[in-house]
Amino acid sequence: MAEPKTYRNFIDGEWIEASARQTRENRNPADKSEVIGTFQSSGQADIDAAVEAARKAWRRWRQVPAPKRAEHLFRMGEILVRRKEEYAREMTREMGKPLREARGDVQEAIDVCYHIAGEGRRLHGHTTPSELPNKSCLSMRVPLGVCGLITPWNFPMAIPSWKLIPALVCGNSVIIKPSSDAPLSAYHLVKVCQEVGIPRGVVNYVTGDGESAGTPLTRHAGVALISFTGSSETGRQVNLACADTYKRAALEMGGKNAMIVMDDARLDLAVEGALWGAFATTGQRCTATSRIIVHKKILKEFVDRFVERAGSLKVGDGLDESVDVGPLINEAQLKKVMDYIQIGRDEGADPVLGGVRLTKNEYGRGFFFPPTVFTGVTRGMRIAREEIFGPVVCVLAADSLEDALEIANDSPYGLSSSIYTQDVNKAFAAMRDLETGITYVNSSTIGAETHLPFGGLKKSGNGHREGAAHTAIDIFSEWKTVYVDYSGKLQKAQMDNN
Ligand code: UN1
Repeated sequence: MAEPKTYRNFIDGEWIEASARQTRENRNPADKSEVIGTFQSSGQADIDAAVEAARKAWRRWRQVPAPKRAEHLFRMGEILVRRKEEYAREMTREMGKPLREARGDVQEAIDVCYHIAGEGRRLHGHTTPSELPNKSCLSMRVPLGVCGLITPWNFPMAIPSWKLIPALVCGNSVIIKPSSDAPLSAYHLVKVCQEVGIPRGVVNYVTGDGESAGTPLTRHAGVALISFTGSSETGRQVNLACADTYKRAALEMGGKNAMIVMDDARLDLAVEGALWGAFATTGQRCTATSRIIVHKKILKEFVDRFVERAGSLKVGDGLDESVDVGPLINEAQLKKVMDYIQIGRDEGADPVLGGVRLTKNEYGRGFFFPPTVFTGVTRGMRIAREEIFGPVVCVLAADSLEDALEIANDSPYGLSSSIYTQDVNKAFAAMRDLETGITYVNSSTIGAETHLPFGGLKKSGNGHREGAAHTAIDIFSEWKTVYVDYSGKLQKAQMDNN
């Protein structure tokens, strides 16, 4: 096998080493012996250099007409279409998700490029009449400046694209700090930026861990906004750092997403949806289904069918097309999942499927954990309240729709939810009452499309929505209000004419 490649930071249009000359190996979670590449371990000095380059480049980039900025983004979409398979394979190797899901991840980036590039010819503002004669009032969007993008490993190309593409169309420059568990997919995205000719310094890429590379970015006075996706606890710390330095923070954080299955649901659909929601990406999605709230009349039948199907899912290396569930991302995540299994047992829940790490044969080479189903879970248990981020799902019983909604909403998180029912009245009540940013009817809690608002309430978000053009653009632009007085005299609002 060829020597693993060393990847560098991208600052001011140059691929350079971190100033401390330290690196870190990135390994395949399905086979720890396979090194994917060596990446820079960056720190304050690298962030300083990136911010300086990004600030300089921003002054020019903001003057490039938005339709011209957007042409780069259309071309990025075209390149990603051509490289989809190659980038998907590398993504599976770097973070483990099955190949068909990795293809979907690249596809999200393609969708975002095409959707948001169209904004180059919109970016609409408003005009409104003035209360005074011979005066015009308008408001328009202007860029913020340097945006710091801190992205996770579970959607290593999609999520960077959700942030990068709208930031660029609005005329910002960026510094991407990808998760140190999956920096390769973001590297590919940045290479494509370079290839389509986005001017030097507009897109910068700095790798390293959260503490040494992420924290200086969140604290840097030259950064206008941090857009972060990751855990609620890290998001809280990012928010504090942003408050200290008067910068904006757009946070997309954890979830404890509930699926309600009513007694009139089509059980075949609900079982399929639950399998997909709970075990896709090995449960490592912030939108993963981690609570299934089932009407007690169908509880036994649902659990029997669900457990039977979950037990037949194939766990393994995601490069094998027949695999349904890949490895967990790393040792720490594996340990966290195992700790929660113990917590669930101690709380009196019953792991009717899975619950034990897979170690035999090729499983010993990676971080494999089987689909795990807890029954007998009640809403106060920690396994029903805390985000596990693994292939572990809790089944809870409900007496009625009202009861199910109350259980679903009794959560510190509020990202995604779903209900399976054939009754339109119940569906609409749930759409109204589920306290989440996203609700699905007769579909799983995962599978958001990139052109709709994405984000959540409570510990899941801080009021921003990525995705949809208007909401993503709201994150990455400021409103500028302009008054033009052509009366030839001083006119006083609120005083003249009153
Ligand atoms: C995430 O869960 O971290 O909706 C992002 C979905 C994907 C994105 C998920 N399109 O499941």
